[in-house]
Amino acid sequence: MSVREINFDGIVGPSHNYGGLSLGNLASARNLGKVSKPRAAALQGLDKMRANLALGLTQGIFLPQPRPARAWLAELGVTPEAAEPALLANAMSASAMWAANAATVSPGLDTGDGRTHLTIANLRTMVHRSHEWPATLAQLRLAFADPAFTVHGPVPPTFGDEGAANHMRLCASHNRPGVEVFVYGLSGGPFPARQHLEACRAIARRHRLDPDRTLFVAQSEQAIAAGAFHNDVVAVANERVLFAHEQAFADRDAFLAELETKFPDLELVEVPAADVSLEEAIRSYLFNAQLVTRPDGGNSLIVPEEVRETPAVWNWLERHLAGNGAIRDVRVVDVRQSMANGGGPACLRLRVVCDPATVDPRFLVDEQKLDRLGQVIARSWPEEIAVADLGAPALIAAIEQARAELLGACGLDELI
Ligand code: SUG
Repeated sequence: MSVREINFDGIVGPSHNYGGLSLGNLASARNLGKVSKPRAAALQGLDKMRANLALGLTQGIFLPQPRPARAWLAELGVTPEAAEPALLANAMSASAMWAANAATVSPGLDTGDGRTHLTIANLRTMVHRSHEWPATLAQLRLAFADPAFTVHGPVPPTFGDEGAANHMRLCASHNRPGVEVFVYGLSGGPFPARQHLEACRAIARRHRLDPDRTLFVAQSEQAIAAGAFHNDVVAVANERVLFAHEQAFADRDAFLAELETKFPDLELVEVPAADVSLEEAIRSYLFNAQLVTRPDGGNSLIVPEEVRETPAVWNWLERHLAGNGAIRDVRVVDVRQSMANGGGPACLRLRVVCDPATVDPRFLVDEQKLDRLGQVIARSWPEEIAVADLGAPALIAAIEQARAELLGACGLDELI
């Protein structure tokens, strides 16, 4: 058995658009009404996966969800044709691309029964994301049907849960037991705190985590108010390393003291506010990076282009690299279409530590499969979408047809 980390990236769906639907997500608000490029967006995502394969990593995918979300509209007693524009926009978002919000994952190394547990996120805070979970559940039940996994439905929606974006795992190496950190919000000033403590506690209980190796920590109100609507906008962990902004957590000192007690090997890489402000960190998405371990044992930080374009952030990274800090290698990727909706490299992927042989192979990719998927996308994804056109019958038909073709190419017609 070879347990390793697999990154499952959400393929950007053919309805990708800038509807400005996410309160507290500054990029989403800033780009409201901009014309989107779904084809370019999905191809950027494939290129990011190719770069990860080139690093020697194992790569998985999740498929776009049905859009418009006809089942959800039907529950509301309306069809896409009859829905008012605001409601239709909430049924057309391609937001399931941000796979970090699909579920919270506890590897079998950490759980009481040795199974890998996944809890689907209810995403109840944002209307356009609140209806993602049934299609996510259907997909994860297929991908992780092996008895090595237990896939749980969502936590009851009175408690907000946004999945792995608010969860970090520290461990000596991915194939060793870890300490799991759940990050919740109490208040976000003008913005909603999307992750609730009670949801975190419920997930830890369901996943049968050991309380001695589990932490619950509050996100700072200042960070949420500055646009860190998920913890992964201001912090990321990989193996021994925690890479975080100084103002990410409500009570930094108490959190680090507890973490060091539970995980004495911690290597903290903290970015002081004096070097990089919260505003610069959030605009560039420095922390929404994939921090990964390569097969040679070294790590790489995969950052969006916007990091290189933000001088204070890029200078900090260059100094860190020159000083032989814990992060030794930086890779820059172009995911601008996703970034304009507040989704960086880390948002686009769900990390699952497991033996790849236990995963349904239809959800794993190599270069050749990415080429095949790229051909489908290049031929059938809309080139552009203007929000005002979301209700156009020809566009809706093209979006549904494009998704069906991709499912066919993956042998996943049963998800239709
Ligand atoms: O939930 N954006 C997503 C971005 C999610 C990023 N994920 C992580 N940080 N892990 C969100 O706010 C914008 C969609 C729109 O406006 O149409 C959106 O949903």
